[in-house]
Amino acid sequence: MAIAVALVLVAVGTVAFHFLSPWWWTEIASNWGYIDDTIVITFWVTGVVFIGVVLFMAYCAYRYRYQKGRRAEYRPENTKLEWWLTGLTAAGVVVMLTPGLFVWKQFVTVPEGAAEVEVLGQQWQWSFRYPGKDGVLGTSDTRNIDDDNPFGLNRNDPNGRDDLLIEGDDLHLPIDRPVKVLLRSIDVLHDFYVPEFRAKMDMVPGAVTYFWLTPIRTGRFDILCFELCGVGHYTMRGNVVVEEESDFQAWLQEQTTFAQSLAEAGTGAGDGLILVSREGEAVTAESGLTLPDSSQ
Ligand SMILES: [Cu+2]
Repeated sequence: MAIAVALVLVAVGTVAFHFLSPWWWTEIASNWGYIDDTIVITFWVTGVVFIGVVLFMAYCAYRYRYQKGRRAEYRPENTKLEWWLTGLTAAGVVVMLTPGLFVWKQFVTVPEGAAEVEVLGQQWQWSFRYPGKDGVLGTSDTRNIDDDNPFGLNRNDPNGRDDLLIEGDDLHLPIDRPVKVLLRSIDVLHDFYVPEFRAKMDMVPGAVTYFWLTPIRTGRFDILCFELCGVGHYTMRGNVVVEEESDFQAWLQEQTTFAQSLAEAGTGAGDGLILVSREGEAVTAESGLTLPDSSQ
């Protein structure tokens, strides 16, 4: 009897905790409300099953409790019951998984015209790269990485010269514009996660993974690494600032291009590498100092 009461209390207490708990999702800041919806569906299905199983156990513990002289009944097969249980389990799995397939389709279908931004993960910090005014990220390779070129950009790729490099600062995104986030790691597995965006993705050395989102709320949010990536994993934090388009553009104008950072390091044209502009002309370190034209 005591066991049966304890089981009923477990079921009731769990449901009460679920609805009264102060620990719930942070307010969403992206278009991925669908991801919340699929989790809520999973909560409902697993919740109904959990309550059903626990209450059934309570019933059995009470109904078939020990009584002197009572004998156990041996019933090895019940085909009808097994069909019912198989059918209900299959239905529960279908209800849980089907919405996820639709959400996944959207998740991997990047809208046309989405802006691109690259996130670079390394033990144990985040860096970011924007494509600059040509709208194209230059090619990169971890073999190019050195003190003057921490992103490993290809110095001979004209598309990379105007790329804006953000180190030791926040990631900025404009509100209401779809953005494709390209993810690169230069050492071990990391995972770029902003809880308010819901979406997250592993970063795999040697590959470029991605996801996309549309920020729907301005604010400053934490970036977490969601993959245990070494002893400093817990310090791998950053911030993303979602702001109005005009604030974003103003911030963008203040950032340093790859060409500028090379020129400042004195390695722009002086080490035998020739920088080539889009038109195919050699570019000097001087012209690399020109700021991107904000009127374009
Ligand atoms: Cu990490």
